[in-house]
Amino acid sequence: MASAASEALAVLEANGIGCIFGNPGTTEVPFLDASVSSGIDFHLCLHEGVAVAMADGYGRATRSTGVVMVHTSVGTANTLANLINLRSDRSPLLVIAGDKDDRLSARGCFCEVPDLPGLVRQVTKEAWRVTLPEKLPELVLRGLKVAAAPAPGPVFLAVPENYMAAELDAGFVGRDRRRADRVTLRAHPEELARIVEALGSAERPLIIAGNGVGAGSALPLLVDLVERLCIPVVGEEVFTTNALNFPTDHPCYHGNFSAQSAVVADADVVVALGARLFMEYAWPEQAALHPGIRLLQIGADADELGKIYPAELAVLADVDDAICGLHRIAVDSAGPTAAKLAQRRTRTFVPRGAPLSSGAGAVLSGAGMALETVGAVAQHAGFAGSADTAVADTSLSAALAGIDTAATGTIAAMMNSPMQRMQPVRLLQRMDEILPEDIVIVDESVLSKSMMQSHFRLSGRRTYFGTSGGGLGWGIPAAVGVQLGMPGRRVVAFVGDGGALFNIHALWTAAHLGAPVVAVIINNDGYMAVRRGLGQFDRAAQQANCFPGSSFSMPTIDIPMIARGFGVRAFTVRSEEELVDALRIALDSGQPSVIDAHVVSSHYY
Ligand SMILES: Cc1ncc(C[n+]2csc(CCOP(=O)(O)OP(=O)(O)O)c2C)c(N)n1
Ligand SMILES: [Mg+2]
Repeated sequence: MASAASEALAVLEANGIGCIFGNPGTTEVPFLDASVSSGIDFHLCLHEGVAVAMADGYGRATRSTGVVMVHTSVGTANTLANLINLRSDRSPLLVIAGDKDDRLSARGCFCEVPDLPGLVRQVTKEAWRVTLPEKLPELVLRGLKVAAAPAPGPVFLAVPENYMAAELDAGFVGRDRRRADRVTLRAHPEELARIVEALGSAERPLIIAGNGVGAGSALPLLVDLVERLCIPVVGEEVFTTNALNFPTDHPCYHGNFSAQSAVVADADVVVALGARLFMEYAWPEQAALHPGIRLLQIGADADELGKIYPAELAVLADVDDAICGLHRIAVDSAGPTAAKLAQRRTRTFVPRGAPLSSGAGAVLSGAGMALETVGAVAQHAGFAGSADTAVADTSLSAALAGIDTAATGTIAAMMNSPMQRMQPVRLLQRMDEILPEDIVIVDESVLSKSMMQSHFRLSGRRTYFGTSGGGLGWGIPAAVGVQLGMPGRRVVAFVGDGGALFNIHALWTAAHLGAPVVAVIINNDGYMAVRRGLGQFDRAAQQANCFPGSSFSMPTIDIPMIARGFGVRAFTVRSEEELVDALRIALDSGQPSVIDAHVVSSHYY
C-alpha cells in the first residue's frame, strides 16, 4: 500500500528529481510527511515567487524540470509573476498546489476559489485539478512530460487535500514510476541542405543565434559553421536574451539584434536559429526585418516560426539537432568560393576596437529604447568602455588584509565616503577581470543588462542565465537554484536594487543550504527604468524635475543590513578597488554574500 502523495513522490524520483522547492501550509502536510521517507529533499522558500524562480534556476542548471509545491489559492497567486517569466523563457516546471478537501467545494471554505487551476491557466501550458486519488501519480508523470515537451513551460497541478493521504489500490502502486517520455524533433536533411545552400550563395548572409542555441549544447558546432562560411552573427535582442547564445568575444559576433545594426539592415538572407522574432516591447514604427530579406527559421517552438515576419522556410526542429545537421552538410559540401569568402570578410569580422553597431541598450525602458554604444567584442582586450573616469582610489586592499573577514558586516562600508559611486561600465569591467573563467552569471539587471552583454565577456567556459519575462524577483532566487544545481561552479547573481528587493528573502534559503552564491546588486538608487521612462515621456515630471515612483531615497534602503538579517554576509562598495576586494573575499569565503555596489545613477537617464 502507498498513499497517493508518496506514490507521486516516487514518480518524481523515477524521473531523477531530487528536490522540491516550496512554501507549504497545513494542506500539504501529507506531501511533506511522505517526503521524509522518500529520496526527495524539500527546500523551504519564504515566498512562492522565490520557490518558482529557485526551482527554475535549479532545473536550468541541471537541465531537468524544476518542481515546486505551494499552498492552495493564496500560494498559487504568489507564483504568478515568475510563472509569466518561465512561460516566456520556455522553461519547464511542475507546480503542485494543495487544494482544499473537495467535499468543501462551493461551501465558501477557507481560501476557496471556484477554479484553482484557472488562476494560472493563462500562464501555464496546462493547469489541471486531480479528480481521483489514483490520478495523482498519473498526472505528475504527465505534467513532467508536458512541461519538458517542446516548447517547454510550466504545468500546474492542484491536488485536493483529501486525495493526498488516500491509500491507492495495489494496481496503481508503481504503475507510473517511469521516465516521462521525451519528445524528439528532427529536421529533414533536405531542408537543412536548402538552408546551407542559402547561406553559401547569399551576398550578405546573417545568422541570428537565439535562446534555443544557448539552451542546447551545439554552440561549438555553430561557431565552426559560421567560421567556415564566414557569416556574421547577432544574438537575440538584449531584453529577450536568456542564455549564452554566441561567444561575445568572437570576431563574427556583432552583438544583440538591432534593426539599425549594419549587418541586419543590409542582409539579404537571414537564418534564425532558436530565436524569437520577436517579442515586441513597443509597436515597431519600422519593420525589424526589411521586406526584401529572405528569412529561413529553425526552432523547436512552432509559435515562433513565421510569427510576425514571413519565413521562406520554417523548420520545426530541435535546435541542437539542426545545428549538427547544418554543420555536417556544410563540411561535406563545397561551400562558398574562395573569392566569395574573401568578399565576405570585411562585413563579417568586427574590427578590433570598433564600436558595435548593435542596439545593445534596447532594454525595458518604456517609450523608446535606450541605445548605448557598446564596446567592441572582437577581442576581450578590445572592450571599449565608457570614457568616464572611476572614482578616487580608496585603497582598501591593504586595510582589508589585516582585518578578520570572517566577521559579518560591511567592512568596506566602514571605510567609505557616502558620496562615492562607480561608473556602471567599470563595475562590469572589473567583474570581468576578477570573476573566474568558469563563472556562472544569473542576470536580472534591467537597464544594466546591455552592459552585461557588451562589457562582460560571455564565452568559453562561462555560463549565463537570464530571463525574458519582465517579472522582477527572478534573479536572486534563480541564482540560488543554479548554485544548488551546479555545486562545483561559482555563481554570481547580477541584479538591480529594485529587482533584488522583490524576492530578497531567497537569501535565507541560500544561507540555510550553504549555497555560496554571490549577489552583486547594482545600487543606482531605485527604479532607473521608470526614471528614464518619465524622462523620455518628457512631460510634467521632466519639466518639474520630479520623478515619482522611481527613487529609493528618504529613507535610503540598507540592503547589506537586510542581507545580514537573512544570515548572509554583505559588503557595500563604492569604488572599483572596493568591488575587487569584496568580490575576492566573497569568492574565497565559500559563503553566500551580497555586494551592494553603488553606481552613478545618472548614467541610466
Ligand atoms: C513584478 C514587477 N513589478 C513591476 C515591474 C515594473 N518595472 C520594470 S523595470 C522596474 C525597475 C527595476 O529597477 P531595478 O531592478 O533597480 O533596475 P534599474 O531600472 O534600476 O536598472 C520596474 C519596477 C516589473 N517589471 N515587474
Ligand atoms: Mg535600480
